[in-house]
Amino acid sequence: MKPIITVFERSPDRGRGLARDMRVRWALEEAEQDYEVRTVSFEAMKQPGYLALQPFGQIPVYQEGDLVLFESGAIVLHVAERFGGRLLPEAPSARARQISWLFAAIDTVEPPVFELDLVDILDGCKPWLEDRRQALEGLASVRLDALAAALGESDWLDGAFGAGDLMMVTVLRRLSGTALMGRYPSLIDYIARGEARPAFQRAFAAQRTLFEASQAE
Ligand SMILES: N[C@@H](CCC(=O)N[C@@H](CS)C(=O)NCC(=O)O)C(=O)O
Repeated sequence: MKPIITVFERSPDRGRGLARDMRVRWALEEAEQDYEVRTVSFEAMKQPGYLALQPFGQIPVYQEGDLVLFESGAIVLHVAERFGGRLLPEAPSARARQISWLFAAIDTVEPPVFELDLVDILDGCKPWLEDRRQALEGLASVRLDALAAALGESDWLDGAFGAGDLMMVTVLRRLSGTALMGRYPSLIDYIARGEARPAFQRAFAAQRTLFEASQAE
């Protein structure tokens, strides 16, 4: 049975592949698992029928037969465990370390990166915008310094590419092209290695095609 994932009917990221369905699409592509997409509007996401699937009224939801999952991290982990492939190594310790990096991406790196990315939109008119942006840049750079040090000269965070890298690259992409990311050439290269993967390219193209179709309507 093909999994079904929910995605924005009209993604506010303008087709840049920053919405959290992208990481699930990418994981499914890495696992070479076909999937279907169900588009949802902002309005529909807040209706009881959808809230029964995703209590916070967000995308993505993942459905596989009777199994319904929310939270992109849990979904990527499930995809990695369910469909095997390249996302999690067999060796227990390496597998556990890869999962650590997946959590690090979501729990340690994503919060300041996400807030920094959105500060101009959410707080654009506030008198304290500049102070807030600087504070968030400081918090994000503490995380990026540590991440760049952990990556060192390696291609991936722990041996071969895995679920932790997939998640980390999707998080870092939010800062692509910013002056802050410009200070981290090794992380720019790391993002580029992730984006060059054929599975990423397929996932990106799929969400882009959907976004362009939504604009044509
Ligand atoms: N922690 C959740 C966050 C999901 C999330 O924030 N989804 C966004 C799109 S990337 C969304 O649906 N936003 C609309 C809303 O919150 O109303 C996950 O990783 O799945």
